[in-house]
Amino acid sequence: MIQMHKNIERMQSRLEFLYACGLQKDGSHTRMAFSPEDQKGRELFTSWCKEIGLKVRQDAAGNLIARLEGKCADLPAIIMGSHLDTVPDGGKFDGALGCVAGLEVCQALVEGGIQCEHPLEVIVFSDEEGFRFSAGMVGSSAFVGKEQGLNAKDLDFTEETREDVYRQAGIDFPKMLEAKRDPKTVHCCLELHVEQGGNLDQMGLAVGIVSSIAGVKRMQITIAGESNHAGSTRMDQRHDALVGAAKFIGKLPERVRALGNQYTVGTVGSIRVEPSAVNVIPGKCEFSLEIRDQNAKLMDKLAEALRIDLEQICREAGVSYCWQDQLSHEPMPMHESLKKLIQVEAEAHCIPFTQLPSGAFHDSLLLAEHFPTAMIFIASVAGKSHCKEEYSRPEDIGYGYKLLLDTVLAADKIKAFD
Ligand code: HGY
Ligand code: MN
Ligand code: MN
Repeated sequence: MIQMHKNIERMQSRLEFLYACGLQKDGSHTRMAFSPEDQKGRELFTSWCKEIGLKVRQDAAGNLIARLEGKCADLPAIIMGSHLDTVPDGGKFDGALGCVAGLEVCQALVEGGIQCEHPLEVIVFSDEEGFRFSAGMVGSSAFVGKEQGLNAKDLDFTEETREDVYRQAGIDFPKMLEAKRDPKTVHCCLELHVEQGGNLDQMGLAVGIVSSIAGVKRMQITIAGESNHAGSTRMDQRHDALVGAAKFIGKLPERVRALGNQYTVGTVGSIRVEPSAVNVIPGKCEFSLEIRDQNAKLMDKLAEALRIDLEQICREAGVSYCWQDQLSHEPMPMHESLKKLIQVEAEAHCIPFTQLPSGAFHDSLLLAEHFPTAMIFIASVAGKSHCKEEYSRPEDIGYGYKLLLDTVLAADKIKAFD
């Protein structure tokens, strides 16, 4: 039988090695999409795949696809996917857990002399986080053939263009959609991921079965005022772009609470001021705005209400604004019979669980539009994620991995998902 402690230790050690790939000069750890650190993590992961005998290729969108053949090569693949890119100093588990657990499933089967009927694929989707160029799930979008309206000339904060950065990563920007996967070649998709919220930890549960994944809308807001002297410009003569932004941002939490529900969130995560000098009134302010919810109509309503707020605030502050939509994905329920399969396996192996929605988005949000897709969560201690305090217990990693393995073996016995 496949012992667990060896698998847990190997997954933990791989998570540590991947984390070390992201070490920055200031001691933080980041594998920003398409950065040298991301590339280092991908090369390391590829070497592990090859050691086990998986064939590895990179598709036109930079997704790494590691394949373990099954008894019947022409059967559609069971895909276990996630991402290796991280947010700045984002912890050890977000994305990487799903990748190392998928690899562990393959390695455990190879070591146990067990060959599935279906081929298994572990996929590392490129640029899931989307903080470098502001549109996330780049690899999984192309994998499902979804045009995201990306622009070759988009600039990242180092003023490099998207097409140049992609070219250095071996991706020919105009040909990315060639990565589109034929649904006939996919049996199902399973993603193991940390919850990134505190529900499981508060309930004392190791595992969650994801019911649905929140939708997300991302906008870039630019407010234009007038730079002027901070000392000689009277308060009633100012057109201060930062004051306009601050009034809007200050109102955001109350508006989201008023118009939303427990799952509705709104965040301004990044902001830039020009000329950003202590003695100059800010003439320009750019910030990101992101809203998420489990209900698409509510998201649309909230976005419209926030735009009206911004319009009014800018009028009163004597400044103007530009509202640029950047990313919009609808919420997505997970596949019913695949969820049921995970549930049956959890019950059969006495792994206590609950069903819960995901506030974070994942590559599975897009995969679920085209393939039978489901997600397994493990607890994030204190609900911390997207920060270096992100942590999941070894025993919970074990439960999540075990449930992933058992679900793969159960899915292998199913002819097709409806
Ligand atoms: O932002 C997210 O929800 C995900 O972690 N990329
Ligand atoms: Mn993630
Ligand atoms: Mn993330």
